[in-house]
Amino acid sequence: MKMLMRVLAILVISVGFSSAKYEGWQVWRVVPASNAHRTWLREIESNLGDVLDFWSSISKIPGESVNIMIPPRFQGTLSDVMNTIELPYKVFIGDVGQLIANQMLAIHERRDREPRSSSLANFDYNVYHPYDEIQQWVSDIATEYSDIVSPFLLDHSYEGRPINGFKIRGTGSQSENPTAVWFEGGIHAREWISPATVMGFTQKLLDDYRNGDTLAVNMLDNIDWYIVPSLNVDGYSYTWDQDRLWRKTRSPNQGSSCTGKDPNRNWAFEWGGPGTSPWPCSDKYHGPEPLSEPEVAAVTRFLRERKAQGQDFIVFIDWHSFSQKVIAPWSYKDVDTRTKDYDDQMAFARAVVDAINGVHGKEFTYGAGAEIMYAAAGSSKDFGYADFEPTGDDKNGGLGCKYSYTIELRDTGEYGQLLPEWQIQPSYEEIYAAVRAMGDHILRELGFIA
Ligand code: 0X9
Ligand code: ZN
Repeated sequence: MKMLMRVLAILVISVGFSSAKYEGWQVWRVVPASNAHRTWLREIESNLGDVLDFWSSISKIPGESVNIMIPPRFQGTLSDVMNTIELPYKVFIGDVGQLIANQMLAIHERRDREPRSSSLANFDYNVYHPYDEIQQWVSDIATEYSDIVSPFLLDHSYEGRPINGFKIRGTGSQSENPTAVWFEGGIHAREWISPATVMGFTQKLLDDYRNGDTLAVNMLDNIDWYIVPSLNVDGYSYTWDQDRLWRKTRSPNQGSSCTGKDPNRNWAFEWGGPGTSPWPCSDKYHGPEPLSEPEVAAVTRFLRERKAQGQDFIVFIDWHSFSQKVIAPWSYKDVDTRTKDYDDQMAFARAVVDAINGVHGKEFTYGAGAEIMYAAAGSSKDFGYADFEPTGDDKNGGLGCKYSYTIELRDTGEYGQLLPEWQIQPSYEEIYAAVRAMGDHILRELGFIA
């Protein structure tokens, strides 16, 4: 078997790294049933991590599936390896290139056919939107709901694109500095369902507030909601123009022809530990230093400034896809993964997954990141939860926010990052229920409702 791995490694070197073309690529689902299987998968990942694309990382939980995207030239050999180690696999997506081509063709045909929405009234929440339309949507809702929505420019991306966000504060707000929530979508470029879901549920929340829905009114009148629908705007633009499955940022790396860092390994808290990579070509590359990415540095600065001005955060959600999970801290270490607020964090997560389940019956699981998935140091949710250190610079401490999570949206791998547009609406419907459950939970905890 060692020999086999060597042959694969030589093949990698001789053919060069993967191109952005996915013709004939397949997504396989494997379900490692034993530690030996997991060890093998890790071996495959460490030898072939740059040519295969692990759509889901190898979980600690026995029986949790791993979805791997495989270029045509490796399919035969890898199939032999899987058979030899008796690890059965199922082809989930037979031709990724074809699927992307079909989806993009449908999107472009529609965009050519229909006039571009020129107003919020005809903004279509049930389709995917490119970068500029998402940013325009932020200014449009700020105009339409100018009594409660204030836009802000978070910063510019590495390539100079503005990153827009907004704050929602109800007209009945009584406080200078209400307790706040932070929602951030699109940190990983290819996870298109994230910005689409964030825009969809925001619209429903604003609409319900306007219609006097009691919970929505309570949520917006007592809590500030800061929302950035699309954070990794360079990566997101790149997924529309060049490579639909790009994950990282788009900053160059000195001494390497590979581009970008994994923005969800670039946060300052416990940067560079397990579950990260020092190699620029890796999809988990943590960058040369914490906060090297202007997008991550901008969020850190923004939140630390709010915090220093006396605003406390109670919920921090980084919206991702896919795998249908509500993931709490800690992520940065492999052992002792439960925080001191574990019980409260699990009760909150349970309320969220129950609410989701009640809408379209989708099952989401929950737990501490390094316990139910894998370690991932320097990730957003650990920064969100870690204690705030008022005297430090941006690289010290976190936000001190009790309910800090990564939420992985639909699906569980049938389409993975290529979730069809018809699933956008059900996604934001179920997640709107989750957001309301969050609102209900924290309003009770803060004593605003009984
Ligand atoms: O690896 C990530 O950054 C997240 N998954 S994704 O497929 N969207 O890239 C998960 C981070 C969750 N945290 C831990 N697993 N510890
Ligand atoms: Zn992600």
